[in-house]
Amino acid sequence: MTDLSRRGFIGTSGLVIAGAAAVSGRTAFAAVPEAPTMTSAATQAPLMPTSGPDYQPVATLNGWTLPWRMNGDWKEFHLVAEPVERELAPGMIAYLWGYNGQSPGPTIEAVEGDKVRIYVTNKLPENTTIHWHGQRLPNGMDGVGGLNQPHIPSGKTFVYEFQLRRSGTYMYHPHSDEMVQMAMGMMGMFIVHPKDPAFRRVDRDFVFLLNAFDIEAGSYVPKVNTMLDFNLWAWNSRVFPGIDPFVVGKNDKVRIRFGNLTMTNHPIHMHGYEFKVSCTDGGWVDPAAAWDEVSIDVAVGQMRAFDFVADEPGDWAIHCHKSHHTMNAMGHSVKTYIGVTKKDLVSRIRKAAPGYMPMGSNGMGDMGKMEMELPKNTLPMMTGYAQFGPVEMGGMFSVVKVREGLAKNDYKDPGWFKHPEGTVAFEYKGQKLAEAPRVEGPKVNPDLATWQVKDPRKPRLGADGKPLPGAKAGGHSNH
Ligand SMILES: [Cu+2]
Repeated sequence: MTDLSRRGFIGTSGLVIAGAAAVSGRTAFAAVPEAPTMTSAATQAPLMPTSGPDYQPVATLNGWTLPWRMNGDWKEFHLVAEPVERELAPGMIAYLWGYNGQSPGPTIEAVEGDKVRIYVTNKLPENTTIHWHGQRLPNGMDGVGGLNQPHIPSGKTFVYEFQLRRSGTYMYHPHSDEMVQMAMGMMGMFIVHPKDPAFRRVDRDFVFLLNAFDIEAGSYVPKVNTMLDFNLWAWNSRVFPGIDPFVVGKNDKVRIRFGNLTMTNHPIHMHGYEFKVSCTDGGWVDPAAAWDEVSIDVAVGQMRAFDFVADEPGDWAIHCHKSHHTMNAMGHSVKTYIGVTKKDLVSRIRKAAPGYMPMGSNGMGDMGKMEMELPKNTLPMMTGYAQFGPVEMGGMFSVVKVREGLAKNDYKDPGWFKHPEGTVAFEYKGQKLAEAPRVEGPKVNPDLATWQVKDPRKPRLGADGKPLPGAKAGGHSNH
């Protein structure tokens, strides 16, 4: 079983810079900027600004920010659309399509007012384009294949040029064979920082995309025609326990931004705090208009960012509140057996299916610690261990780890929270429950006891078995 705290979270070793010639086939280095490639699925250290206005860079959950180069007054980026192998969590690899070695693609970060030039090289076996979701730009840069531009054929590179007119939280994704390419994992975040370094500034700024896959146990490629019945609910193409924690210092101002490119809505719930929605697809929310929430629903194609001050130390759960979205693939088809005694049944079933395990007579929580052998390349339905035992989660679940004394920009996993003495729920060890006093409930009103009419065509009967006064066939017609 995977121990959340044992994995290395913040790495910087996965970055590979491929020479422009290797990517584009052109010999002139100056023609096309380098297309860096990421080989790791671990959260990478934020990319600090080296020129232009200062800003607090975002930390992309299990992802990275795309390095750029300046060319005159243009900020140049290079995205390569290509097949990738992505580890969804230890024990499961998916064959996806993505950008620059990973799905989702790297986060693009720039500053309000920047002129950006983005090269897009298509190494997929079919056409693609990129749509810059939420951006104000010339119509011909909007990326809808056929409508705004020709599709980018396999093997070709196209260039997008526009000026970033608004700061905020945006996304990018294909607008060419869109259903297939998004089901395969093609998407990324696009963060535009305010020109004024002090505007809505926070100490820690996390971003991720919500995405979903339908991958049968033992297989590697998502089913691209699935409409709603996905079995892997992911943040940045990772599922719990593969999702890194959100590490923040006590009293930090924290922002968490997410975009939804699945086919259903997700009520994202964070424990321990109330927060204010600070930014949507449309821009910044006026602080005077924001109200406190502990869950915020993000509909399909939307983005939400919320802010809070991390003044409560601890390991606080953060997850989608649709409980099926905190489950992994194995077990979605398990039948409900609560209250069913399967003792006699088991030996009979085992004659036909040796190794059959009865599950679920007392709920399914035991599955969280079951060490049964899984088919190759899949994940248990409920999994993950923390300091008190199995977490019994999967899918869209992670932990906000708030700690005292963290250095600025230290995102390393601090391990499990050390609770001050006397602040953890504890077992009651006093008088036995059987001896504990039970309070009698209120006496049942005999009239109410007979309220249930079994056959609406017959008159209601009193406690004495005789029809109630005035009661007629048809039940409550006299009320
Ligand atoms: Cu959800």
